[in-house]
Amino acid sequence: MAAAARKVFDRYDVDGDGQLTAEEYRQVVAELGDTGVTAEAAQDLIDTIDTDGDRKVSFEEFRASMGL
Ligand SMILES: [Ca+2]
Ligand SMILES: [Ca+2]
Repeated sequence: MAAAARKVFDRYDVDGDGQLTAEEYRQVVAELGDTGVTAEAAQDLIDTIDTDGDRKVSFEEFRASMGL
């Protein structure tokens, strides 16, 4: 399960720095065909998953959000 989470995380971590940003999230969903996500909506989603308040999502935060 952790490996599957890693795969999804890496897909969204476009620059590979180990942190998901709102901009990266928008970039990936746009590639998947959804261009209607605003910067605000993307940041809101990131903030929901972010637990240490840096407004980015680490792999640990991501994994925790999936209940893993
Ligand atoms: Ca990144
Ligand atoms: Ca964070």
